[in-house]
Amino acid sequence: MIDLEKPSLDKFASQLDEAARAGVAVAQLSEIYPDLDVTTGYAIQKLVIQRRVCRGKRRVGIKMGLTSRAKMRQVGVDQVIWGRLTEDMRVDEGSDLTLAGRIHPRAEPEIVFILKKPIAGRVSAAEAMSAVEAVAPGMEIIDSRYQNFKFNLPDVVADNASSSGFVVGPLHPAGTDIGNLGIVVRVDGEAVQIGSSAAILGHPVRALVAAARMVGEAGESLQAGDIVLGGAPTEAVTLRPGMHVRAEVQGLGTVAVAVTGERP
Ligand code: OOG
Ligand code: MG
Repeated sequence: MIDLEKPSLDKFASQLDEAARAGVAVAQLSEIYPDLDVTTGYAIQKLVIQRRVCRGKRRVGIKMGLTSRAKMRQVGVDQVIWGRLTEDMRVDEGSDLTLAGRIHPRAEPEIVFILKKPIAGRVSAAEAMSAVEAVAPGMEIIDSRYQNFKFNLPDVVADNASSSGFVVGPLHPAGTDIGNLGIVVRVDGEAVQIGSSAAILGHPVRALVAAARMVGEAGESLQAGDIVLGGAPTEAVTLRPGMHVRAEVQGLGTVAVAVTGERP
């Protein structure tokens, strides 16, 4: 980790926290501080989330990001990352999704794991699956706090992996095969993204294995009841008011939202 004093980390964390609360983009931290590295990015992310937790928001799980080629290409960062989810980020399946307070939100399909046991550190795919209570189709709302949705790896890590909201669809038993499911994202009925769950590190369970490892490296663990998003297999879609967005996952069902609010 680079040698940044705690007050500087706090300053960066407060900038990102304020940007998210006000819905106003800020400059990339790496522009202000070119030496920013990934470890420092995670330290800043932790402080951003601590601020939220201090305001009474409860941690409910984590999200994996950039686990597919499509996503890596779209944002120009080619490393798997993770971020934290809090309860206030949850959007109910089938409900309205307001763009109010967001900057330049996008939606993407997700495979969701719900855990029944804690896991952390190096685990096999079988061990990871044995901790799973249920799997579900999902959707993530991402929204970079950086201008023009542009960032490098440490920037996006500090910004809690661009997370803004998540939707969890119908739950299925842990034994459900999720290895190669067709995925379609529709906007107003028209297919705009098509992919497969196999695009998530070859099999979405690998995202859960990576989650346990990366969270373990941060000295934390995945907990019973946690929600884990595996990362999108397709590019994300830019949201506009009035859109109806639906993610269909073969065999798991669909997740839909109706987008409302002012144009951000
Ligand atoms: C980073 C977050 C990536 C995913 O599913 O790959 C992510 C971004 O795209 O801004 O959530
Ligand atoms: Mg995602």
